[in-house]
Amino acid sequence: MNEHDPRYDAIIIGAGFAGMYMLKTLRDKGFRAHVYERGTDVGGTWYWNRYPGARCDIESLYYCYSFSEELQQEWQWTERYPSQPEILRYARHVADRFDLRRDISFETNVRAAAFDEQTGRWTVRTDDAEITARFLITAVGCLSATQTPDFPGIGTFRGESYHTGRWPHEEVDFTGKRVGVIGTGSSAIQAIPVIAGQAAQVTVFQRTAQFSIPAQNHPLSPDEQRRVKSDYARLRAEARMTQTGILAERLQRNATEVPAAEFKAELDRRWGIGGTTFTSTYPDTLRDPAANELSADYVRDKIREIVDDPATAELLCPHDHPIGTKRICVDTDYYATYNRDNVSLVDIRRTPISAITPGGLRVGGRDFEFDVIVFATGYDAMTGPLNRIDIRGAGGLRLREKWAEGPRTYLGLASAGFPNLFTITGPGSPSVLSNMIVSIEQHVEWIGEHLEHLRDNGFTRSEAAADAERTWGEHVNAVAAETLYPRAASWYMGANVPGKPRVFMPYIGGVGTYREHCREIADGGYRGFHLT
Ligand code: N01
Repeated sequence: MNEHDPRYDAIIIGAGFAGMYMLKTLRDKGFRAHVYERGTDVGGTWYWNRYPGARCDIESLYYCYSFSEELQQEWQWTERYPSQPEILRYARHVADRFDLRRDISFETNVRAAAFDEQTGRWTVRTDDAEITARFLITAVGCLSATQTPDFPGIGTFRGESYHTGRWPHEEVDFTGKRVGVIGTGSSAIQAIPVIAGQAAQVTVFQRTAQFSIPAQNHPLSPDEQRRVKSDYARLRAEARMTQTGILAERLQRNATEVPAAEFKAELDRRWGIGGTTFTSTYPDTLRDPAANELSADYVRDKIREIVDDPATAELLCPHDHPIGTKRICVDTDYYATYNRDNVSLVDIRRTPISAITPGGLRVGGRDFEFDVIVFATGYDAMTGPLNRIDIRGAGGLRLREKWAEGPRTYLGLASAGFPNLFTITGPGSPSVLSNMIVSIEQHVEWIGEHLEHLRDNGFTRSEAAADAERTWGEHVNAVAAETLYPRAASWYMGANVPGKPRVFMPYIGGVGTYREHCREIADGGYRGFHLT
């Protein structure tokens, strides 16, 4: 079918939280927008990540939209941290409540998109159609391109195998099974305790030990819910102006200036509260190696306290990156799970997995037999979801070629040479360093206003200027260099994907600062964009 369809002002790729809100925003502003989504339903990350124990590590009362007062008041969350099924129910509720599905094509993969200089429109190619629109907006997420290592023999395994990010919709029953888990990032750390509760035997293959903080999850009391909801507007406004979009008690004094006993008492308190804000306690933790080491030591001591076997405890203690510079994990009973008789840990740092075999996998000369292998091996983060689509801008320039040495964007929203393309939570924006919902809402609202500005002023084309993009890229790198983040071989740096350029991809200047910057640019007539 070749459907050159002139009806759409905008095509949106992805029906997760970003795509759904983008659709609603454009519709409300009188634009004709359509969403293409490869899943069978809305939800994005929370549609795909159905692995046991999947849960968000942002509190439920803040991991939800703030754009509708009615919506945020009516939806009742049940736990401090929402489980995947609950978030997916919420996403479906939003789709129903705002009648979004009528403008979403499900089970539709966007393969390619090309900008046509003559018509000034994008042609988007799905599996079986071509559609055109003035604007193309990507809402593809930052962690949606799964990464499965290219182990020799992959595909020969006779048992069941699953990637956490492509988990089946049917329940996977581990009862009586021998399970191998590859990876010890956030996904594995959530899944391992739940799988261990069911399976006959779990063997975890660890390349890099990770710091994890207890979630201290609990049911939300009606009182707690009422308290937040009665003050929602203020709390949300405050969160939008923070570093991460997450409200946290941040101390003024540096960790290195606090007496040891006081430091320990404070971290004991934070450990008791739980969650990702643990590393936000002191302002120098993510900037000063000495301060960082204090928090890292604290967590290593906790691991040694929790894990009975000293050799296993030592193996679980991270030593190769500053705490917080790989995404901090949040868990329920992760370290304690290694005290179970049916769980063992294999260090694959020095001797990596050499092959997947029909019966399991091989490390060095040792064969392991499994019924199930779980690949908790992460994602080609941030650029992967965009580069996997063949996006061609003005003059046929390919986005993945332009980004061969690392992503180049203006504000993480646009890229020179790609007119009328906008990337929600793209590389160069705070995105993964923040509460994604806060960043999504800000980007969607900015793009919506921008398109309105173009329409109201008779412009049909918006393109980031190369010099503005360069200056922004330099700024993104400069603020990252002031922190300890670039010291870790993390997915923020592209280090988990062989051959990927080592560039710190998100913007670490803070969501509040970034929001103000985007606001000023818009108020100044969209400085750094060529509008014609
Ligand atoms: O992926 P990861 P993830 N051989 O990249 C290992 C978000 N998230 O899906 O560290 C052996 O963190 C790899 O080892 P190493 C969150 O932002 C949030 O767990 O590269 N091992 C690592 O241990 C998170 O950060 C939530 O040395 C290999 C693991 O696989 C992001 O998603 C929950 C390997 C991958 O860990 C990604 O998390 C889940 C190889 N060849 C996810 N290749 C919450 O909200 C990779 N590994 C709680």
